[in-house]
Amino acid sequence: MFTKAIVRIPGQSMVSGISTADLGKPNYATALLQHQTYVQSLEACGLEVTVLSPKEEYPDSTFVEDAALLTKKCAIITRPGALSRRGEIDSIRIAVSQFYSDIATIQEPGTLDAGDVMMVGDHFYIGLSERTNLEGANQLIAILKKHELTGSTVLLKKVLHLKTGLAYLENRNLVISGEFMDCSEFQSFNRISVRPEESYAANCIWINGTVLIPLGYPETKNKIEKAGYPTIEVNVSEFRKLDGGLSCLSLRF
Ligand code: CIR
Repeated sequence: MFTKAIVRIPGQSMVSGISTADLGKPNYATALLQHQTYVQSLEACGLEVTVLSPKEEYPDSTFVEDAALLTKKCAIITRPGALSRRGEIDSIRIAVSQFYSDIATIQEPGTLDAGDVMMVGDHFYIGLSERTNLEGANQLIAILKKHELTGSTVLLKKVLHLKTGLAYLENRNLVISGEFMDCSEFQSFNRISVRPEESYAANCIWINGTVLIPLGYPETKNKIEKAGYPTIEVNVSEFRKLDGGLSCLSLRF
């Protein structure tokens, strides 16, 4: 169960955030409203949400998930793969230190975005991506090991982050899409497959039994509900324009 979350309100500079989506620039006013609704949805799932103020100097800093990995035993501050995002960790470290005393940090030359890390019980799958290198993944595995947790790597081919295309819903239920469908690592899960037309919906989040899913993906929503989960649809269209989704917008712990 999760009890808390950390989010950051986007700054106006978000319109210059990194993007490959080709969906145009986000509308800032709409993004602010969507972010408020997102926070309300986290609260509706029982989380106490710490809301950090915008950081204009970091256009992508609303995607707090990438800057830290919060486990039940320790916190790990990452070293984001994108240069423009590297400085995001300073304020995340301050926020995280209110809740964790055991905080490790990924060191140069390692890079790691925690959007590339998927927790499955005591095991952590780590995507090797444009943002996360082998050195960063190995450092994370060594940190996890000290806490009797394990990690293993998955090579990404197309998507930005591991959790762009996968979401673990507990009880061995895994939402899976695209390049991950054929991965041997994920064959043994109860798979809820997402068709390419709805691939954005693969980035959904389990929170205490409920699944938050982006608005507008009815087939995936039905499949998740058939698997036994109530869902809450959240419109994150403005964050999608920056390659971001539901998981990226919070740290849940
Ligand atoms: C970036 O490219 O870093 C941001 N525009 C989007 C980050 C999305 N984060 C995530 O998937 N965990």
